Amino acid sequence: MKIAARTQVGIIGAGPSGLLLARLLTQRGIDVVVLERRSRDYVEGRIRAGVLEQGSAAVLDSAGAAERMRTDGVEHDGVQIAFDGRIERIDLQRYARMPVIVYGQTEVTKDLYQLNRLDDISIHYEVQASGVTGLDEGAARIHYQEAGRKLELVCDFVAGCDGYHGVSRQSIPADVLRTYEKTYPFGWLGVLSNTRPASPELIYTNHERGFALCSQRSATVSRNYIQVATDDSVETWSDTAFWDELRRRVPAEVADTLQTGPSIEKSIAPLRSFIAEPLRYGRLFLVGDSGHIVPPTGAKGLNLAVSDTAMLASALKAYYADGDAQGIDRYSTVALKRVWQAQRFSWWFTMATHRLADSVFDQRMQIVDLDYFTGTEAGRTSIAENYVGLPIEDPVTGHSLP
Ligand code: FAS
Ligand code: PHB
Repeated sequence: MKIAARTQVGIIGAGPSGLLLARLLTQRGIDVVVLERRSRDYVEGRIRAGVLEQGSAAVLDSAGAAERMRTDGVEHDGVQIAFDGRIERIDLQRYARMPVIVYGQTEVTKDLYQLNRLDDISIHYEVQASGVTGLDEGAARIHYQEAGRKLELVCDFVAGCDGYHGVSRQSIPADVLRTYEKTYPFGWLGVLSNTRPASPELIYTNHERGFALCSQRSATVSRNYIQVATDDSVETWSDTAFWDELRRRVPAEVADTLQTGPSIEKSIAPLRSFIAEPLRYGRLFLVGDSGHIVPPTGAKGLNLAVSDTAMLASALKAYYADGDAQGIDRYSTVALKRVWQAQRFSWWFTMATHRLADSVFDQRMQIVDLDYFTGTEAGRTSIAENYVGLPIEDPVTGHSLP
């Protein structure tokens, strides 16, 4: 399919936010073109998030992209936190009146692509955007190369769904853009394996050797993580070394029944907190990871990409359908409010569960912190409400989305 010279909304990136936004805008009669620098196989091959908030699931329902998620996804009514020789369970239904859904980001991306193909949406893989101009002029221009030719896509608006390393955030003038960042002195070594999950529910572990997380993709596919040093490399971790270390960190009753097996994917992800402000400059909107990064401890990254997308889709619908610019004018403020709340929870949960610098006081305070948050009604409610996801505000109406 030839890339049009002009469209209403040019979307850079075909990850979850780009594909979902393309679908939601098309459903609302808005013309889009999506440019993705990688191949579709590459995008779908990335192993990332595993937990969907109810709000995200509802947005996917509204996009007509939830059929497989509703059948293959698994509702979890609780999440477990192991520390100080015990396991504490947070009852999500009791303290937040809803579950989370375990369903991999890879599957979400596949479902969205299939839908967009059915909609005959103009998605172009292996087309890299090199920059964005005209953000404060009559029309925006996405500059890209195709078959060695320098071309440009003229659009009313640009959605920067191009992730942390994309070009869209760089298009905001340096004297306008403000960034806030914290890099953590550790990363996560993740292993995907065709093994029975270590536990029916996710277990986050604070251990003196380091953090561990036992997660899953299905009844026969596990996703487990251990905290590693920032300069660690996958090559130094054989499968056996990984499983042995995971066993040392998880509670004994989990270690004793842990099914091990060959890794089918193994990777190390750095942990950072990052937020860019504003998320809108003229004709450009930053969506998902292009505007913010959270440490995966809170399982918020993918879910924030979904909530940004839902907010922007509502705002652009009001603009095109009713000439109402209130939504696009409030998008940044409303989206950032939810992003900062998710950032706070992700930062807190990371600092409470990971092996920090060798300060005996800090390590003791972690246990006291976890003891309070898992041992009191107020603490359990706080964890549960944040883990299942805070409400998604519509920037047009102020009511909850979807
Ligand atoms: P994405 O980064 O997914 O997609 C951006 C897309 O833009 C990419 O496909 C990229 O190729 C494309 N692009 C970039 N520059 C471009 C250009 N110039 N032109 C065209 N296309 C361009 N979140 C969780 O909730 N739980 C987790 O466990 C978790 N683990 C993660 C592990 C890793 C290693 C990473 C990197 C992230 C993880 N995340 C996790 C967060 C992750 O799921 C993101 O939040 C999610 O992918 C965000 O989606 P997008 O905003 O669409 O960005
Ligand atoms: C995952 O299953 O990949 C996963 C789950 C919860 C997290 C992070 C990652 O907090």
